[in-house]
Amino acid sequence: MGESVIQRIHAREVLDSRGRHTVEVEVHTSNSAWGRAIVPSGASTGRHEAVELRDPDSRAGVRQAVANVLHLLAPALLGQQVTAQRDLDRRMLALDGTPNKSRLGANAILGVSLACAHAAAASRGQPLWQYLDRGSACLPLPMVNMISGGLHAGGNLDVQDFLLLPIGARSYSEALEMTILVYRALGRLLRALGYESALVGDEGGYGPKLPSNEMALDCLVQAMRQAGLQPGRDAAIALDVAASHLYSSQGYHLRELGEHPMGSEQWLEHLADWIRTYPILSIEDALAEDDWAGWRELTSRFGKQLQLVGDDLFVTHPQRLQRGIDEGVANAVLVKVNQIGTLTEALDVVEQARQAGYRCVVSARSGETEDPTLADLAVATGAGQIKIGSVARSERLAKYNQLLRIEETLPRFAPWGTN
Ligand code: 2PG
Ligand code: MG
Repeated sequence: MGESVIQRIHAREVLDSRGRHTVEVEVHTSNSAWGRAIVPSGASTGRHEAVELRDPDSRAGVRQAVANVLHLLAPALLGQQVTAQRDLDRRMLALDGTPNKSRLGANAILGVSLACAHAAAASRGQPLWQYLDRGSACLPLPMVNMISGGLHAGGNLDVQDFLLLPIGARSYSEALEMTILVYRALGRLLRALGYESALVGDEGGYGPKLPSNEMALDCLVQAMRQAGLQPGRDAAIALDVAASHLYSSQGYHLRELGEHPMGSEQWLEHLADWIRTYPILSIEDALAEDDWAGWRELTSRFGKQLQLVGDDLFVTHPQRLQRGIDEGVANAVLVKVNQIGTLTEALDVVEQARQAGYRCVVSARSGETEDPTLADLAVATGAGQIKIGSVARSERLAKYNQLLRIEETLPRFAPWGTN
């Protein structure tokens, strides 16, 4: 099949899992192939993320972003080779001309970037993961949301995500089966304790009004046992503290401390208690996005024993990641395509992390859709880990189920600790 060129680009507003407008883009090629992508959207966004263009009226839609695709980005890409991803992304960056994609919108640019990749894969008759694979493709270990707090649920927990790491799994589908057992056991446990477990947060994790973060940790450990798994051997805990959202110039505000915020050091002591008490193996955004000194301290204390993931800290941005690498901050990066705004830049960050020995966790946003692209991306890059929410709500399952389909062709899997 000959190379194909971009013939038509269409965009529209659709809705995401929170009922908010987002951008959908379709790219059609000269050999009758086409691809489609929908852009996700965060709630606990980092200050340094690329700009998501929202209309300034009360509807807060993305009409301007859609118009930018139709009237500015599309004319610049028509007639170009659809497989020339790097060049297509470079053209869009040049057209935007700002360091944070604030003129055309990262949502507009990313929609086109991902839809081009889908169309290119289709024009070659390949699934997306295979088209993007450079030789390291493998199924990721899922890091799965079990209890939601922070900005993602109406409960009263400071920590945003309490997640399960099925570290004993030897295949992706085994990891998923283990996860489902724990999720169900946790639901039963919360009900037995008198909490309404049917209420779930934005990412499908339970959103109970538990009295403390420790209670959430206790419940998760107990649910592992009730599911027949040994905590620390078969399964472990990952946290996303999303600490930027607990932080003010006075320090870290935990609800249990009322009016008395903690400094970084005191907060690290508190975390150290949790690490001693619970089988925690990974912590994301333990500290705020600009608390570099705190992060250095955190990494020198726990970097050997724990995976320390930068999300709001790195915002999938090469310069911020490089600063982290240079200063010995964190040892893993969360990769969210819409934090940076093009597929090429996101793939480059994965490569940069890999070269520096940092682990990668490909991640969805709290506002998601039926678009399964992230599953293909996690496989294609061989990132090793994926974080897409809980095993409930169809916008989450779109990705888990896509991974099950891919596993039929590519069973290769990255068990915990191998990358
Ligand atoms: C995060 C993400 C996903 P949001 O903080 O890691 O859990 O949340 O998309 O709201 O930034
Ligand atoms: Mg996060």
